[in-house]
Amino acid sequence: MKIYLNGKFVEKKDAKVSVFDHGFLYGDGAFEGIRAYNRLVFKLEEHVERLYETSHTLMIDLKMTRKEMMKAIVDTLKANNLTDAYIRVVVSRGEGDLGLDPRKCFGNPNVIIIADKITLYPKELYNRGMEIITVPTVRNNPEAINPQLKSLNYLNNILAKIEANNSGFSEAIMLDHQGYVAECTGDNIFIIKNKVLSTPSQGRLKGITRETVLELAKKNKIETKECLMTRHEVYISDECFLTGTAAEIIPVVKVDGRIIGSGKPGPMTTKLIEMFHKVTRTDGTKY
Ligand code: PXG
Repeated sequence: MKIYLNGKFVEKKDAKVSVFDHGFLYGDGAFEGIRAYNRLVFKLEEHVERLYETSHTLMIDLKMTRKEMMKAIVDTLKANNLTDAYIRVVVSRGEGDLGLDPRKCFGNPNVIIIADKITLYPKELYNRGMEIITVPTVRNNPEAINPQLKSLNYLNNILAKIEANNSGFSEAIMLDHQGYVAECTGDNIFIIKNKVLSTPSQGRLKGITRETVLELAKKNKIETKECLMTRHEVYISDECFLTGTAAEIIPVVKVDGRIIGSGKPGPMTTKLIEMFHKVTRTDGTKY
């Protein structure tokens, strides 16, 4: 496996950064999870744009252009000869001293790109649908750490994941600081009620899969809504599903013990999954 590390390709065993890296010491950095299907990188520009937006707010100067970043990602895929892949881009503020002051870092961010084979949830789960719960840990208040930042500080989500796991579930709904449904620990959430597709408007990451699903729905004349969403609305929905680069689109059939719709993946979810599969295998940056 060849890993991109600050402009060079190194073997996995040599892909190392300093223990003084502020990404390691403080979670001071940003990341992206990207997928390639059939030698096409899906929504490459959008992922790179989000990485630069997070870095901008964190005031980390990546010292490479968006174009150079896109080329580095594509080169990593080529170097590993992968047709289908999951790509992890990690950037950190780089080395500094033991204080948290970013001014005391040396101004050399670490840029790492790892491309690996895809691991998905079992196919069975896509056919049957998932059962999820709401957990006590709320999503970060946007005035503290904005959930729109895809930063290396993922403790908010990890604490929620632990709560889900402790109760025997693998995914969980997180509420926002006001008690509205925000998203799951690594996925956005959608519901369908009376043929209208809705997804939370605040307190969540602006997921690229989420944006793709909204686009696909609009193109197919499905009414869409971005709104404040309560758990009650989730419980009484006809269909529910989660979206994310890793999970793609996964149906949800039970939330907090309440059966959603028929208790099986619904027709609109199935249709959107089909459309998503098609677009990911035909659209993208060729390499
Ligand atoms: N919300 C959160 C909090 C995320 O981390 C999404 C939504 C979906 O966004 P995209 O752009 O991927 O549609 C994410 C991203 C994993 C894993 O291992 C998943 C994400 C990030 C890191 C790891 O499952 N999802």
